[in-house]
Amino acid sequence: MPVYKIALIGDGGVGKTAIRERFLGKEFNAEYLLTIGADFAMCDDNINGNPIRYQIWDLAGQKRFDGVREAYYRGCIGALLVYDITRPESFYNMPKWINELWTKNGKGRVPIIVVANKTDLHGLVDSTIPPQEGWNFAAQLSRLTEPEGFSCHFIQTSAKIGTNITNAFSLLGVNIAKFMMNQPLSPILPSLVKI
Ligand code: G3D
Ligand code: MG
Repeated sequence: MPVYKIALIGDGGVGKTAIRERFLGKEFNAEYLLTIGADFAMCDDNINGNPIRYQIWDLAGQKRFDGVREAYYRGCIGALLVYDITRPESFYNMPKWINELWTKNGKGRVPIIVVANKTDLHGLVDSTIPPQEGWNFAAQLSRLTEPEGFSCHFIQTSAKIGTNITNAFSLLGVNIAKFMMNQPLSPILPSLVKI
């Protein structure tokens, strides 16, 4: 069964861990990798009826991250890039996260889903990033990834109430499959990352 390493990226506090917990169930215990400062968890799913296994990586302590980026991104074949609609800086920091991911894996060569999280707070707080900005950002990214055979989608989620969490992972899975099918000579075979 193919194993897809997926990274949750985005500023601290945007809801990455909450998204992972929602997707896997709170009782699901992730393993903590002390050397990297990341949690990782495995789960099985299917894409278009084909069984696959996700290895989902999540930063445990944002501060520790600087020295361990490389291991976090190595072998990563897809990412959920999360921002918090109530914290504009988390939206404006997204290019930084993408640059790091693509620097390690090739520009435009990692499927990304842009995730606007905490949509349950829409209308309850003063400053929120309008969804249109998220759409526009994903459209800009797609211009860079379309030569690789896939688009970058935008999705609005709430990890708190569970909106669209499964859909975010499904969308990512579909784009990973498209990306892999677009590698004619040697399809990238994602492998478990050696630490
Ligand atoms: P991180 O892993 O990206 O650092 P967390 O973020 O998953 O730890 O979430 C940070 C805080 O945001 C948590 O609150 C969490 O409950 C909250 N949160 C995550 N997703 C949502 C969401 O969709 N809606 C709302 N309203 N809150 C959310 P605490 O208070 O535990 O720090
Ligand atoms: Mg976290």
